[in-house]
Amino acid sequence: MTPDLFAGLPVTPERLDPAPGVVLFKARLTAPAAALLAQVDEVLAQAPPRHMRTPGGQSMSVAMTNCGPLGWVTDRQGYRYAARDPEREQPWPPMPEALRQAAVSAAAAAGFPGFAPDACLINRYAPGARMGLHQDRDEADFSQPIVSFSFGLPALFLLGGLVRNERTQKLLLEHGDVLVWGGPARLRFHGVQAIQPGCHDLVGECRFNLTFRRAAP
Ligand code: MD3
Ligand code: FE
Repeated sequence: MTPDLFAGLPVTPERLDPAPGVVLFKARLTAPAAALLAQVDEVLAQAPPRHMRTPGGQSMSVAMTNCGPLGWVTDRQGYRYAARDPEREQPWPPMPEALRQAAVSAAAAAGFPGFAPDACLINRYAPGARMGLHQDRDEADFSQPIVSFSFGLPALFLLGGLVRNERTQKLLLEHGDVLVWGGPARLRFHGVQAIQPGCHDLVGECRFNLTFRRAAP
């Protein structure tokens, strides 16, 4: 019989630091994924994901919704955080406590104690959906990090620099991965390449990305 070389070894969660201020915890959430996704489903049932329009008038390929006191929205007027879902003319659903706690603890593990998210943007990618290179700069306080959870189909994430033209590095984001970015990385350009067709055992034919943010000062 082949001895199990990993038997009895502590499971050290894999941590990568692809750039200063960027920490990737591989597969951190694979074990609790089903429970966390059940909380996501409750949000989606209340505030269905929708293809928002950019200020330029294009409909986004990623379907979005939010939970928490504030939600990120875009329309012909521009990008902003809003306390009410413009589609339903109601507040966003509350941020599920299990999700919020997982985000706060990931931020602390990455070196950002005291993270107090007030917005969680939920992105749903069908195959072919993508997100062009952009900065996240609609938040009031760039000293606060952003925490992202990936579930379902994998994505090639593009990490750029502080100016748009800088070359990008590719990072594979897979089911259960947690990415934290802040400090010197907070305003780096980033994007997501078109999702390839496929079916994830738990999530199905899509990718979810949740980003926890501090939007208000
Ligand atoms: C590292 N979402 O919603 S999250 C967004 O996968 C957004 O849905 C992407 O960009 C997604 O605004 C990426 C991970 C991420 C985002 C921004 C970063 C990592 C980052 C900025 C700098 C460094
Ligand atoms: Fe972004």
